[in-house]
Amino acid sequence: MDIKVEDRAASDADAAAAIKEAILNKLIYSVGKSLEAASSHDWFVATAFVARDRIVERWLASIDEVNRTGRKQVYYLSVEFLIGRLLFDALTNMEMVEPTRAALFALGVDLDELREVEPDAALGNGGLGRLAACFMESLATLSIAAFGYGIRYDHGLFRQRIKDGRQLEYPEEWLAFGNPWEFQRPEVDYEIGFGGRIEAEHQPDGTVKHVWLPGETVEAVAYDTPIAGWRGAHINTLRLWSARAPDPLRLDKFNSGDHVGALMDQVRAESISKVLYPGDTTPAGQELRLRQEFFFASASLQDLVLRHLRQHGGILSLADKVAIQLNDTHPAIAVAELMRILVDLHDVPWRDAWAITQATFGYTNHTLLPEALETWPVPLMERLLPRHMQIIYLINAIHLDQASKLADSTGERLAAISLIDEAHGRRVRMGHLAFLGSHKVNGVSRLHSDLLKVTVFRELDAVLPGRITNKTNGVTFRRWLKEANPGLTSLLTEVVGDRLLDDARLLEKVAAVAGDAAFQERYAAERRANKVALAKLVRHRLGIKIDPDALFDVQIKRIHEYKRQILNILETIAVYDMIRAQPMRDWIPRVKIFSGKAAASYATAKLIIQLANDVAKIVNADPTVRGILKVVFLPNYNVSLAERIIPAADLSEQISTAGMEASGTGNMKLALNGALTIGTLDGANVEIREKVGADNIFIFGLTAEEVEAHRHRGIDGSDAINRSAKLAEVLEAIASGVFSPDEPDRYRGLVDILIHHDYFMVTADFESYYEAQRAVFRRWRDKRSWWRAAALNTAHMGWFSSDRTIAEYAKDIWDVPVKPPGRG
Ligand code: CRA
Repeated sequence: MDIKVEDRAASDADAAAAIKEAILNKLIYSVGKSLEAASSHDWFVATAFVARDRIVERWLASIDEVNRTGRKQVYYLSVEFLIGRLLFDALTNMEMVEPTRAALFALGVDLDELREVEPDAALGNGGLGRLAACFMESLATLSIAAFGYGIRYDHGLFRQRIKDGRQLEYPEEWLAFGNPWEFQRPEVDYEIGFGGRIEAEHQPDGTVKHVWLPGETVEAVAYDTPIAGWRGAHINTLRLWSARAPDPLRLDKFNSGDHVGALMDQVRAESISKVLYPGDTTPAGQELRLRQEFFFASASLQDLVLRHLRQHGGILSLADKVAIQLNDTHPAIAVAELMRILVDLHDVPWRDAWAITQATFGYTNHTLLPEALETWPVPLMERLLPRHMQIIYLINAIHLDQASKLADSTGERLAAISLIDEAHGRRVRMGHLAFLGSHKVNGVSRLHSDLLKVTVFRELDAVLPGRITNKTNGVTFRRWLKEANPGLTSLLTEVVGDRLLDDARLLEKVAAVAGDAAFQERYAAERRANKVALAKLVRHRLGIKIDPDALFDVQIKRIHEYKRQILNILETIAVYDMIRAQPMRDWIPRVKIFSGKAAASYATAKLIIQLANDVAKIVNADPTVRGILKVVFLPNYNVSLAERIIPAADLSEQISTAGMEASGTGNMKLALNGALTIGTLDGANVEIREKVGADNIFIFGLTAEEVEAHRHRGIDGSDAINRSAKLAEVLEAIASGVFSPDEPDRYRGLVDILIHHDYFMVTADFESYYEAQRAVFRRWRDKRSWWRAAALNTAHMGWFSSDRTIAEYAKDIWDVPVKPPGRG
């Protein structure tokens, strides 16, 4: 042992001893438990407090530095932050994992068991919310001064259970045992107004001042969670707002015996931060959603304006010191709210206020799906936010006036770019508002950004050219490589050095050894260990035994028709039929793994879940295919489950109808961890193919352009079905109840959609998908070739680090400097 190693061992031992002391202290004095009485949860909280203390020290230093230098701040406004568990994020980024493990071991506690005790903070639906969480981590890693602003939902995304193959939704309770990471800030609270009226005051100088007198106010109270960057370089704040009524109860009502009525105001106010994505199929649900959006947008703006005024004195320098990113249209009302703050509260002339607003905001669009592009009925807006509606009308009048002066202006174009959609009963187009109020509008993959210019924002782009730009999504490698796949990460670190997580581009060095037999063996061994662990989890949760040497073919994401889980199921059945016809052939053992939630009100998606489960039931019980084919639906997909599945996946299903998946980020996580992708040329798949090489990815199906053309010709699936005997047989089996003997007609409607109304091109893409799957099989048989491709995927995925994405936002949209991480 040389001296250096000895020194390090000694300092590791010191670190562990110090952490052990600290944990004991927290257990006793903060949790209030003795060693003997402590539950796993108590140990978790004590450990979290120790990590949090370390973070807080640097947090205060970070805040102090930002205040002292007065540098520009970035504010990321998002109704979703899908952060998952935080313990390993905190320990990893503070470089405390190993000493903490040793400290707990000495106390007879297993760190990996504690990891499982922490509930997932599921304050998001899927990709958009998880992206916000990855961005928060990368913002801190790059030492950008930033706040995340969102809503502290009492209940995050529902818990999914599968009963008799069907999805059931239960409330999620992440706060039931408290949250050790957050700090309540009762002193940071703002009044949020709704409804009421506007008074116009005529000023001596002839101008008119508008004063909004809300009919109802709700209070927004801040809860802060520190977010540590890699190596603790910089710590930022995630500030989530919780809603309260100004008065805890109506004492008069209570004393008169109306005990429930006395609490009504409180209940009404608190419903704003009660649940993530309340059902919006009813008018009441829609109103609540709009209340949520305004609530958090207004609180965040009030907070950041106050901070700006304290630091910099005047409001006119706002755009020099503040960049606000609107994560989709959900916070878009902030454009009108900032105008109100500037014009009504700070007497900034309209034109200057508009210039400041545009210079301050950036807007990220995450979808082309028309149903996800928010619009609000004008009457609802007028009732709930009367002053904002006036402001929106004025923004629109000026905008339309300017556009009408352009040479090629037409009435049709003006109708298309108007903030008010007159065609569907007068609605405010929030995407348009965000577009107008921002200096940059970005899509989330190259294809998506290009499509924005020819679809939803075609007319706006023609009138305001150059505003649309692209920022292809990314994922944080600290969580999605190191924390999820520590074994593979150590192997990669041996190859590229220990700056791997400081600079993901270093992964390129892995390409040089991808063909090396010894390296491949170790790479495959790490992945096999992950597959054994996943097999154990499947056994434990579902009682299904799967073979870790089988090909793990994985589709994990929200269940949606455009994501086409159904295409995957059809191929499964086709292969199932073939095996049954020729059971003795040399089949490749394969496990189809599905996981994902369907929106509670999305009946077709729920039916797809049921179909996957019904198919699983029949296939898994069939002795003919034993050892060859298994189908698994893992319930309650969330961040933590993703962390278990992704490192164990061999094949990554990214099979959306081309032109419909804005980017995808699961595709990045899976390829990074060495799964080969089978996918369409959709979203970021296009760029993944460019990076990993066309030989190391399985691309199939119609392109976005071809889908467009095909839809033009009609969406009847009959032709495609007539051309494919396999497909016809599979559809017939499903429709006739082979997989639903208890209710033979269960899937007839679903099959009818595919035959007559195949908007998502399932039938059109079936054969080519089927062939791509056969190419996967051929590659799998040649293990050297497979592992080389897998290693090359890992090697070339460095570009998809969210550090790269955030550095691009910083340079092109926010105009703030970045400081790459690294020691010293
Ligand atoms: N559903 C897109 O569909 C994309 C993420 C993050 C989505 C994904 O393809 O990767 O955003 N869009 O950019 C969305 O939520 C409202 O739109 C998603 O998560």
